Parts: sequence; C-alpha cells; structure tokens
Amino acid sequence: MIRSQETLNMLLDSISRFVRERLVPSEEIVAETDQIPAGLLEEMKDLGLFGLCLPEEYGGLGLTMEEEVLAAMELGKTSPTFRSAIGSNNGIGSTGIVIDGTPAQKEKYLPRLASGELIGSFCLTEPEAGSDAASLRTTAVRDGGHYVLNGTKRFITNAPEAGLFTVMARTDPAGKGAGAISAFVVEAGTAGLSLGRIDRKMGQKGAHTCDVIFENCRVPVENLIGEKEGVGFKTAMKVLDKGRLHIAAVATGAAERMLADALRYAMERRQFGKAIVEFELIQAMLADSKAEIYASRCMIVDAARRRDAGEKVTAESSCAKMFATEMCGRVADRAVQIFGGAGYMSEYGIERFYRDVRLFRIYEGTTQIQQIVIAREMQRSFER
Ligand code: COS
Repeated sequence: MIRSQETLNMLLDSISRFVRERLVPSEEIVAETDQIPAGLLEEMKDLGLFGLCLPEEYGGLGLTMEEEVLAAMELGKTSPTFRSAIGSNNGIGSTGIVIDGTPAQKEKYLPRLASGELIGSFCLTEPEAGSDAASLRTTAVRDGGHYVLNGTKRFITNAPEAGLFTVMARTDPAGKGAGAISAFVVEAGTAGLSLGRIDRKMGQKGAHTCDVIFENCRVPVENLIGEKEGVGFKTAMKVLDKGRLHIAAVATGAAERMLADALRYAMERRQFGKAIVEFELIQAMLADSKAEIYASRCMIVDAARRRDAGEKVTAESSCAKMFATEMCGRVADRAVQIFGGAGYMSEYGIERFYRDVRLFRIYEGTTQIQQIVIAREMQRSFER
C-alpha cells in the first residue's frame, strides 16, 4: 500500500540521490578500511534512514511494506554494507519489539532505534543451530525478578556496534521444541554479555558480525518480549517473514546496479571493431538479467501489497527471497562475465559486488530453507 505517491516519490528521490552522490563514491574506501566513515553514518541518521520502517508514533517514518521494499530497492543500488548499517534497526533488530513488544518496551527502545542512537541486533543463530533454529541451546532461567542467560550466538550482524540485542533463548531448558523458546531484549553493557572478535568475511566489508556470549547474564523480567514465555520462536519467524521480503528487495536493487554497470561497460568496450553490446551473446546475458529483475520486482511488490492487506505471506516472502537472491547471484555472475578480465580485477568494482551479494542467498534463511518453507506452506494449505 502506498499512502501518498507524492510523499513516497520525494523520499525515493532523496534516497536515490544520497546513494548516487554520497554512498557510491565511498564504496571503495569502505571496502578498503572495513569501516563506514562516521560522517556518512550521521548523514544517514539525518535522512531518517534508521527509522524508515519504525512506527511514526515512535519517531520512525512508518513505511508500509510496499513503500519499504521500494526504498530497499533504491538502497540496494550501492554496496550492501550501507544497507546493512541501517538494516537491523529497520528489520530484524527492531521488528520483534514492534510486533510483539509491550507498550513499555516500545516506548523505551523504539525512539532510540528510529533515530539511530541505538543499533539493534538479532541473536538467533548459534554454533550448533543455524538452519535448525528451533534447536538453539541458549538458556534463560528465571531467578526472582530476572532471567539468567547462558549461551553463545554466532555470526550476529551489527553486534560489534549494537546497543540492543533481541535474543532467542530457551526458558524451559528441558523442553526441546520451539515452544520452549522465548525472546528477550538485552542491552549492551549488561554484566555477563560479551562479544567475540569481529569475523573475517568473504565480502560486505564495513558490515561487521561477531559472536555474542552470555555468561550468567541477568536480564530483568520486563525485558521478556511481550512479557510472554514460549512464543519467542514464533516472534523470530514473524520477524523473518518480513525480513526476507526486505532482503529480496535489496538483492533486486543490487542486481539493477550490477546490470547498469555491465551495460555501461558493454556500450564502451570495443572488440572485433565494435562495442561488445552489439554481440548477441552479450545481449542474451543483458536481456536475461533484465527480465529476471523485472520478474523479481513484480513478485516482491505483490507480496508486499498482500502483507499490507493483512495476508499471511510466509510462502510469498520465501518465494521472493529465494527468487530474488538466486537471480541476483546469476546477474552478478553475468556482470563479471561481461566485464571479462576486468571483471576479475578489483579496480572495476564488479568483483566486490559478486562477493558481497553471495551472502543474500544464505542469511535470513538459505535458499534451501526457503524451499522447505514454501513446500510446507503448500502442504498446509492443501490439508486445509
Ligand atoms: N509465523 C508464525 N509462526 C510460525 C512461522 C511463521 N512464519 N513459522 C513457524 N511458525 C510456528 C509454527 O506454526 C509452530 O507453531 P506450533 O507449534 O504452535 O504449531 C512453531 O512456529 C514451530 O514451527 P515449525 O514446526 O515449522 O519449526 P521447525 O523447527 O520445523 O523450523 C524452519 C522451521 C526450518 C522454517 C525454521 O527453523 C527456519 O526458518 N530456519 C532458518 C532460520 C534462519 O532463517 N536463520 C537465519 C539467521 S537469522 S538472520
């Protein structure tokens, strides 16, 4: 749903201009230094980018899902690192509180997440619990007015910068299934919470991940999301239903950027006496990419509209995430191919995108997990 086309166009224009004029020129330096310059982060805060999707009553822009995916597509047209910086505040690092938090939890944390003063982070994955998220082992045992958390979370995006962690832990340590899991908000600086060293990754330099370790970390009972035990896994899954649609949009934006770069190169690069864009085998790669990006856009906007209309979009969101991220991988591969030898050289930038976008097919659920989710939803609707 688009609330006001005019207001949205203004927002998309300002994001697009910021991406072109401020972020694209900084891509290389961010990749080299593994750091987004503090000044750029301030500009992102001033533009309201940290609170795009947070409710207006808590200082955000309150974008609908349709508006959000269109904004995410624009942000996708630069290094995914920049989107990652604002991604968790708008998504997995805040959605748990937005959808299932108590009014007091929303009041306390959402305004600071919306302004970017506080960075949010989502702690689901563990060393032994990745795709099988319900097998997580971190425990949260009630002790008077507190829960005592013990366990290790792995590959946690933005954890080194985070001020607030949404943490899934087992409140019934004897219970094996998803129903024994609860979700908490834990503030950085809480005694017993520590971070591992920053992971060295294939790409997305400047976006940081690390372990988050809980050792007898005492968290007040008020920090149990929704003040309800046993529903934390469902909270996490609902968070991911939305997050996956957002990642699909970012992947589509990145594919558009790579295709634009590949087209420019194909128009300028001459071989056999003419621009390589004149060759049909190059044209086939450009055309396939264009059509797949278009299909991806249509799918994502449709799923977003359905979510705005109140439909459950678990299957659609997984379809979009699977299709868009796999498509993005194919476009990245073709873009490198069109650049030829130059595509392998870092100074042309396309190899950096090739590495950066590889993560899209893995995080917030691998392609194989999306396939499982889609097939299960099909089975369920058949049984109904
Ligand atoms: N919305 C609401 N509730 C949901 C849900 C959703 N999208 N998906 C599952 N649930 C509920 C189920 O209805 C079930 O509730 P009941 O026990 O009351 O019926 C409960 O959650 C458990 O669901 P299920 O039995 O399907 O859980 P599984 O352990 O079989 O796992 C998958 C489901 C594989 C889909 C899940 O573990 C998953 O998404 N894994 C990938 C995790 C991931 O994306 N990690 C990336 C890191 S986070 S950035």
